[in-house]
Amino acid sequence: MKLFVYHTPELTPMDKAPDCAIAVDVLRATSTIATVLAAGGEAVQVFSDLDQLIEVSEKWPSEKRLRAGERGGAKVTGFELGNSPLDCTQELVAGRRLFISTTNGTRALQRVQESPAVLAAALINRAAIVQYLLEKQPETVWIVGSGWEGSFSLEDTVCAGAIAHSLVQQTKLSQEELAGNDEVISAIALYSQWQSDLLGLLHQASHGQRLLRLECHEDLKYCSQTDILDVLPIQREIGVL
Ligand code: 3SL
Repeated sequence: MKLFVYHTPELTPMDKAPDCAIAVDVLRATSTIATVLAAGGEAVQVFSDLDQLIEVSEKWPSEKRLRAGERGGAKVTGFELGNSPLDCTQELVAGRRLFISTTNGTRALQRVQESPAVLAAALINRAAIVQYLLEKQPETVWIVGSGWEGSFSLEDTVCAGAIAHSLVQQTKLSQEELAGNDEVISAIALYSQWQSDLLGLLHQASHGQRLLRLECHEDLKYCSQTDILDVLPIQREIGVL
C-alpha cells in the first residue's frame, strides 16, 4: 500500500486517481457525515451547489429527508440543519436521508469522485477507516484534506496523520515504506506531537478559532475525539455515501 496525503483538493494530481480516496473535514463535514450514519441515517448525499441540493432533495418525500447547509460556519436559511454533528441525534436522523452542502468538505468529496472507492474520514471514525484499508489493501490511497478555501488546515492533516500512524502500527510497513509523498511523514509527525491533546490542536487551528467565535465549543470537543464511532461512510454510487 502507498499512501499519499494532500492538504487540499486543489493539490491532488488532476491526471490520476487512486484505488481508494479518503476525504477529510474534521471541522466539521466528515464528522457530521459519520455521526449521521452512526445514528441510523439512511444515507448522506453531498452537494457543492445549494440550488442543486434543493432540486434533488425536492424529489424525496419530505418526512424521509433532512437538508443541512453551512456557509461561513453558519446554517443556511431555510434548511433544517447547519453542519453541527451535535444536532444529528438518532431521534432526528434515523431512517432519513441527509442532503448536505458545506463550504469545503463537500468539495473535497466531489474532487475524488472518479476513484473506485471513496470514504469520508474524521478523527471520530478513524479506526473504521484503518480497518477497511487493512482488509482491502488498496495499492494506492489518497487522503485529501478539505482545508479552508484552498488553504492548509491543521485539523485535516492531523487526522491524515492519525490514519497513517495507525497503519504503520498495524502493518509491518515502516513510515518510509508507506509514504507516497513527504506530506505523509509530516502528517504523522503532527499527529505524534498532538495525539494526547487533539482538542488543544483544534483550538489552535484557524478554523477551530472561527468556530469558537461562533460559540461552537462543544463541536470542537466532540470532533477531537478519536475512534468513538464504528462507522464507515463509503461511496456506493456517485454522490451517495
Ligand atoms: O467547510 C466545511 O465544509 C465545513 O465543515 C465548515 S464548518 O465547520 O461547518 O463551519
